Amino acid sequence: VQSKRAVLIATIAVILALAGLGGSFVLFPHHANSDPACSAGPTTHSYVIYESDNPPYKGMNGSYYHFGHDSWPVITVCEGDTVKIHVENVYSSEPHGFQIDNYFPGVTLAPGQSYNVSFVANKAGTFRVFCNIFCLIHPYMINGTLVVLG
Ligand SMILES: [Cu+2]
Repeated sequence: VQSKRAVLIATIAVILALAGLGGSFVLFPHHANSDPACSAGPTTHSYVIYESDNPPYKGMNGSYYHFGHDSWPVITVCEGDTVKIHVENVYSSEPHGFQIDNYFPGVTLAPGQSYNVSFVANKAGTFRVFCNIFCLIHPYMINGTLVVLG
């Protein structure tokens, strides 16, 4: 009986947490393509990343709310896939940077600005996705990750 009660309490806690975070879950799934069929051949993936000082996207697609847990967001693709990312600085009072190790050297976005990144994921591995300039928000949260499956 006690374990059932624990499961119930955990379920309610998750529901409350999801409700509280609101829109941060609808942007794009943080494990956007966690089990891609790499044998099917190269495909093109399109993502949106919002960098923000404020809810619901605080951090990077809400990464602020996941501090201490896994990377956020996580983009998983197959080697040879084309990756398109629309990154936008929204609801912010300061500039943010955007960089992906090995794949994208970086851009600085003033509040309201956006940028479209496009590349072929030709090197397998795990790469940091992060804000590459000094700001008041991003040092206090986990980075995103690009996973390229070989
Ligand atoms: Cu930043």
